[in-house]
Amino acid sequence: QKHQESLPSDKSERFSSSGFIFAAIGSAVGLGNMWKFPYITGQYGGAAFFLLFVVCLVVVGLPVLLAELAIGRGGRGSASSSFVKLSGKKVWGGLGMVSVIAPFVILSFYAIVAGWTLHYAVQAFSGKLVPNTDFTLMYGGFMESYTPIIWQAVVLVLVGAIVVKGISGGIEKFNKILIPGMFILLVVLMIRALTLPGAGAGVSFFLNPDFSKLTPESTLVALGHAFFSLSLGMGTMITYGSYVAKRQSLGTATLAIGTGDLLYALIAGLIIFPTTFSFGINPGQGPGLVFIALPAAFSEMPFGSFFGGLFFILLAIAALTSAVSLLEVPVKYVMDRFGWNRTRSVWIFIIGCFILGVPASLSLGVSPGLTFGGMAFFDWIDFAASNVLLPLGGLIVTIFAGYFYKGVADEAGLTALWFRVWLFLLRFVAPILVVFVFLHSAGIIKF
Ligand code: VAL
Repeated sequence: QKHQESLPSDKSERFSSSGFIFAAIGSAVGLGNMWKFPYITGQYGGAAFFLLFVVCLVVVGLPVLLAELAIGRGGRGSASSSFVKLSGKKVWGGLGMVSVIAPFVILSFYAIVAGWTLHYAVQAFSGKLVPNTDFTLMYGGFMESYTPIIWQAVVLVLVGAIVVKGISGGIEKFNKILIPGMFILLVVLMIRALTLPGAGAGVSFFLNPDFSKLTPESTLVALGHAFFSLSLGMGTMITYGSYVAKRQSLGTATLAIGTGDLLYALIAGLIIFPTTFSFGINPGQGPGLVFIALPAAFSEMPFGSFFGGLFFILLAIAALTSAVSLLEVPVKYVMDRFGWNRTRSVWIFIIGCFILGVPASLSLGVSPGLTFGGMAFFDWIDFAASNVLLPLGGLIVTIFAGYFYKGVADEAGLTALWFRVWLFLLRFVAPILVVFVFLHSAGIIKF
């Protein structure tokens, strides 16, 4: 009974138990799974990289995920105030701010790429994916226009409109409909991809590991991606955890979220690699894989406009369910800290993300002047968030949960043996690996 009282008194600011699982899977499954994962897998050697990703997910990702959920539910506050409530020390609130700033920065470029997916969905459904088109040129032309800004604004308004409705009436409702919907779309597209002539080569590229391809660098990329993909180090799981009832098992939730994230990545790979291989397209071409190579493949396929459209809708849904979780972090923070109401908090951050996002978007085409030190402004904010703030936020979580959070055993609710394993991973394995990722991705160590 005492536990229940610690839930926010406003019933609309809580998750139901299934609602929480859907929302957390929605947060995890995003552009990371469908856009980034396929192209880094393509670049770092296919199946061996995929295997490495699975290992990183299990050994480091899941323990940190459980730690974030426990901190959120134990502290019942934002990604900053939960730390203070659990430790009684203000300094942790300051450290927690890393996890409040990161999602804001991520959202400002995430919404841009999410906007591209909507644009490509419209292009596909309106029959623009025709054979013999130069899709590199098409992508370039799109970047050189102001159209991406419009789509970015559309995405941000949609995200704001969902989050403004609160936890149970907004985020939960939206995810409960879209996550199963997304699964159906994925399966339809997977069947289409796997039945293409020559699909087998793509499947074996993705699922037959060649261990000679593994390098220290690919290991760190895999680990960094496990963080990004599970939405760790960006305060979202702490924030979502703060809306969860005490009777819910966080261990089970962690397994469900991890399995969901992996399953969606697996199916995305089983769509993208068979499709590209079937049309003789090289999957190792980087970020353009989804926006250049795949449209080219869809254009050659019977009913390609339809399947291409479905694919981009799928991407847009994945992006939206993640974007709402990113926005909720700073929103919850100002609601907690300054007592702002939800409406005001939501729209202020939406405007903020737009202001930061516009130059980022323009830096990719219209305004080449927005390039500093050889890197576009877009890449700078991606770099700052993904390679600096995120590993730092993750490190703070592992150190806090591993060494400073006294009641962590109660909150995690694991059996004695699993608790020991978890604590070991959290205290020693995760922080050391995260430090390596940080040093590597910040360019401080090189292999
Ligand atoms: N986890 C999501 C993704 O993989 C976001 C929130 C970074 O795209």
